[in-house]
Amino acid sequence: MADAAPAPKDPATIRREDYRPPAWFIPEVELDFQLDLERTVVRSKLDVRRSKSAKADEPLVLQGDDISPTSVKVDGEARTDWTLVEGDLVLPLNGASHSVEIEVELDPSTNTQLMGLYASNDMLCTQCEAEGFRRITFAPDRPDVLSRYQVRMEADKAKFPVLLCNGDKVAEGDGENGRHWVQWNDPWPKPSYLFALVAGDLVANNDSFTTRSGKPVELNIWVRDGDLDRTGHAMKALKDSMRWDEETYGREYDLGLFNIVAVSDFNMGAMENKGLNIFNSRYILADPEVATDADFDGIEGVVAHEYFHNWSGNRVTCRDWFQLSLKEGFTVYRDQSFSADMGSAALKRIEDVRILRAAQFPEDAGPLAHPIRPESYQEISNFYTATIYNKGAEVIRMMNTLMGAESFRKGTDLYFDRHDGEAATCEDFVTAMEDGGEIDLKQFRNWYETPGTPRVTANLSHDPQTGTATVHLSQKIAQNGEKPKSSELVIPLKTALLDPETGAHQGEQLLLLDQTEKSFVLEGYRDHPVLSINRGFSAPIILESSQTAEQLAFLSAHDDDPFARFEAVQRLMTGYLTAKVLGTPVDRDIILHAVAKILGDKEIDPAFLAELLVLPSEAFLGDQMVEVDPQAIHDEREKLRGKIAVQFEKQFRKLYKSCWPGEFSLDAEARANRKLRNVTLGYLAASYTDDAAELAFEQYREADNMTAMQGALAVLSHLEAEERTIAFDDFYAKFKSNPLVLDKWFSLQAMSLRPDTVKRIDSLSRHPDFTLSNPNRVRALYGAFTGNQVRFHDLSGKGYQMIADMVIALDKQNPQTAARFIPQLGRWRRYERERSELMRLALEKIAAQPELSKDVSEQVHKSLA
Ligand code: B3K
Ligand code: ZN
Repeated sequence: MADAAPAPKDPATIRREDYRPPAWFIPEVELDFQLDLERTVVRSKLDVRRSKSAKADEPLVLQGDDISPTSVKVDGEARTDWTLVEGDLVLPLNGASHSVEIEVELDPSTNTQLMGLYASNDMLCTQCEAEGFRRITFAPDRPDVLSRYQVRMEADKAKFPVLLCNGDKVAEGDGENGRHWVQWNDPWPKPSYLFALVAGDLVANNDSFTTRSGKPVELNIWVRDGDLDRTGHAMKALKDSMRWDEETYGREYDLGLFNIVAVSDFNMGAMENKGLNIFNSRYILADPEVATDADFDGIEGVVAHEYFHNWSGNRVTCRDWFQLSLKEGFTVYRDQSFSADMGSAALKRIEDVRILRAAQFPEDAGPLAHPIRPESYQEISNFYTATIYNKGAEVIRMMNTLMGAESFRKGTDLYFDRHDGEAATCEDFVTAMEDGGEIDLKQFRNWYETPGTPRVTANLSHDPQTGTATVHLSQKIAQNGEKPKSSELVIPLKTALLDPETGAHQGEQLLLLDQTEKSFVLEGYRDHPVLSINRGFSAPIILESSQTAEQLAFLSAHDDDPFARFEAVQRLMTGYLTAKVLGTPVDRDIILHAVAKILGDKEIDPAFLAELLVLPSEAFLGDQMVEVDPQAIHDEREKLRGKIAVQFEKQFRKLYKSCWPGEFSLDAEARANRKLRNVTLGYLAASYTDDAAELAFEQYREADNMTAMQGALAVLSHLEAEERTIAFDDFYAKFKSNPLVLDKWFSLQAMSLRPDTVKRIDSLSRHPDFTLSNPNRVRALYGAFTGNQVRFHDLSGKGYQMIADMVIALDKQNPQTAARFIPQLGRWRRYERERSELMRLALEKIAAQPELSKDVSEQVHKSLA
């Protein structure tokens, strides 16, 4: 029989293998913006050059999305022989180089997608990554076309006194009719996705930084009047990041000006546009009264992340969007290392792993799993995922572990030098690391193309005769519910064998699991040691070891690696809780003893103690089960929490009193006390004591900072007590004019464990302060709700319906944000039968809508496939 013809390619799917270099380059771009909220005129002048490898009659194709030209000229002559093909402008051109001028008119006030040029309150701003520039004007909107930009902005001076763009301001002046203009020049060639402008009535926190080679840089954080005194933390983070990147990676800033602008309506966290970072205001504005300690950390991390992109992303950019992890994985790794250096490395690692497990592991186990360098996509916005970002960062971290810090730095130096000013690939990065760091990463490359989280089995055997201990390791990967297959990734596992009496060890070893199965024989162990493996979470894997509860309890008391100690407690509790859910007999006393030991350990600092006392989340517990029953998980977890709370009530009460943080400070000790105070308050509330509401209410009333207030409200939110109503009403009255705090008011209610939460969400969605137009508000209410396992998965199915209806409505205005909610429903196959069916029906309801966006359609159809 003849071979079947290959299946026709789905035209909606873009494939990595189809990459072709651009046919035209645009070395110079001139843009002229006549700006206004409802009518903006954009005139562009592109200096287009045919690539030597392109055909002589290859037309010029400039991407466009939802725009049409009001005029097209080539070399000064008007042209009408252009066509629009699926939004793109196709212009027949002969010859090697031309000057192409195009005029487009936009109405930013109607741009609800928040991609391209849009209005937020009364200001104008842009978001171009990944494909937003094509909503502003026609251009080769792909990251491997780099151009130098000269931009003239003109607007009404009273409405838009501040006009910002990339690069340096080179001229400014007043025009007629109350208008003014500014001319910007960015000397660094950049792809269109890094273009940005802002026009508005803004004020700046102005500061400066001198680079290590002595160049002065003006720094500005632009905000709305009234927010200026909330920008200090972001400014400090910016200066710390600039210094850190010089010291740690040898990277200096390369312009005389660095502007940051805070915007209230933003689809994600922030954007690294060259010299003009645009931020979601929640990652800029903070003072103790309105921001929690976690918010302060978030600001530090995101400011650093965007700043670090100036090298890992801007100076060296991506050849195509399949290479997204080249800049994102590397930059997340850089911001994680920065935050670890600024605070506690141990706590930061625990947090990084928590995020990875909460967001990335489920993605890797579900229908939307993809490798860190995907092979295909329909809508690139859907690929700004925890896999690209966080697993990508883990892959870079593993390179560091394998190479050692010195070689790693030699590798990154070579990478930056070799590819400066270029659009590079993940392969270029790995090759530079190999060449610079003198290491063979041939097999390590498998991480770039393998989806799924590897499962590593680790067992320890001991021979008392020879005093040898053998670590037996094997690896396999399960993808989307399939049976696990063996794999051959290079998995670096930091390991120590602990003395069973004292917990001491002879030093940490790096075991490299680079085959499907491998054993390591270690000498010098008279007694059977206790295995401590994947210390520091050296590899992003799921560990399947046959350790007993006794051994885990031992590690939870003795392991000297903070992450491993934290992990031992988590595994101990997870083992107990999953067994209880399945109805398997299991010993609870061992857990209570472990908690007693932890509470009695005088060496543990309060912040780490707080981490150790937090039970594994309901979502994480569900991820460990073949079939998830959120109610059963919730019930068992609450029972254990209650038991721990009752058993140790006295200690919790004492701790609660002793960790009064005193006057507000952001130093580590005060923060640790605040954290432990909130954790102990949670336990006191779970101990069925009568005064839980009173205690929480008192904390709320006395609080001089948002961490304490939010901690108190989080406890009250679950209770049926009048204190709850009073506190929430008071909080609303106090903060109703601050959108970021109002978001917390919505979130705290959406996370309530009370049975009436679904109803409450429904009424909050009609609250005058709720709007689908603001992504922060949408995430505050619905994002928090989908994280509320027991209530989102309410057996009535109402939670699913509510999300489906919201997605359908939001898709019409903001597809990117709407699509972010699909993965929560997309995990339907993992749930018990009844819920699974209801989740699937909710997805089908979305799928049946006419005119779904590409964003939502891709996610829904992949989830149902
Ligand atoms: N690079 C941007 C993300 C853009 C997302 C577009 N959908 C922010 C960041 O990762 O730094
Ligand atoms: Zn980034």
